Amino acid sequence: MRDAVTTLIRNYDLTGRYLDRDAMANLKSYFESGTDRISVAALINANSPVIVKEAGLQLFEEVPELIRPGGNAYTTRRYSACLRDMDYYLRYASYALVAGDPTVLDERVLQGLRETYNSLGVPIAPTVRGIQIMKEKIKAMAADAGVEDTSFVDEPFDHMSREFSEISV
Ligand SMILES: CCC1=C(C)/C(=C/C2=NC(=C\c3[nH]c(/C=C4\NC(=O)[C@H](C)[C@H]4CC)c(C)c3CCC(=O)O)/C(CCC(=O)O)=C2C)NC1=O
Repeated sequence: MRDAVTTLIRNYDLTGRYLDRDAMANLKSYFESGTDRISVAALINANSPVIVKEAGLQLFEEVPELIRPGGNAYTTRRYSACLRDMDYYLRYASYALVAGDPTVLDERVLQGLRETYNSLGVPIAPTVRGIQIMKEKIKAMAADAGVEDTSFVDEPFDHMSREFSEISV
């Protein structure tokens, strides 16, 4: 697992360079967003059950065939497996938000997931939609809580969505 600072230092060390203006700008933006990153992580921590539940309800409203007979989230067991997966995405997104770096998602969440999802017939497109619904909810909550620029919230959710879309064959 890495964070914004260790990733940057690693890249400069690999090529034996001092930290230049680009590096400074990068670090400055990471540290300036630090308080907001922590506020959003705290928001997620305090509201995770509600975020997951409401995002799930919205997803099943948008894609109702998921919870009809033959749908992948049909039956109580699979319904809760789906919400549990959404909870995983949310929790790891909160780690990546604080770290300012997505490696934790690659290492702990996305690795090997395609094989699992493909073998169980879990559809990718609605999974990505579920991730995006959570992102939208959190950005709205953060804006309500006074976070002015919520664009950094996109990073981990869009990273997972992108990786998912790339691996969906
Ligand atoms: C922390 C890293 C991590 C992840 C990400 C993870 C995902 C994960 N999701 C699974 C299943 C599942 N995932 C879903 C999810 C969904 N079905 C849908 O229709 C929706 C689109 C979607 C919810 C948004 C479902 C329904 C299952 C159960 C499938 C089955 O057993 O038939 C499984 C198979 C084993 C199990 O059921 O526990 C894994 C490993 N496990 C992990 O340890």
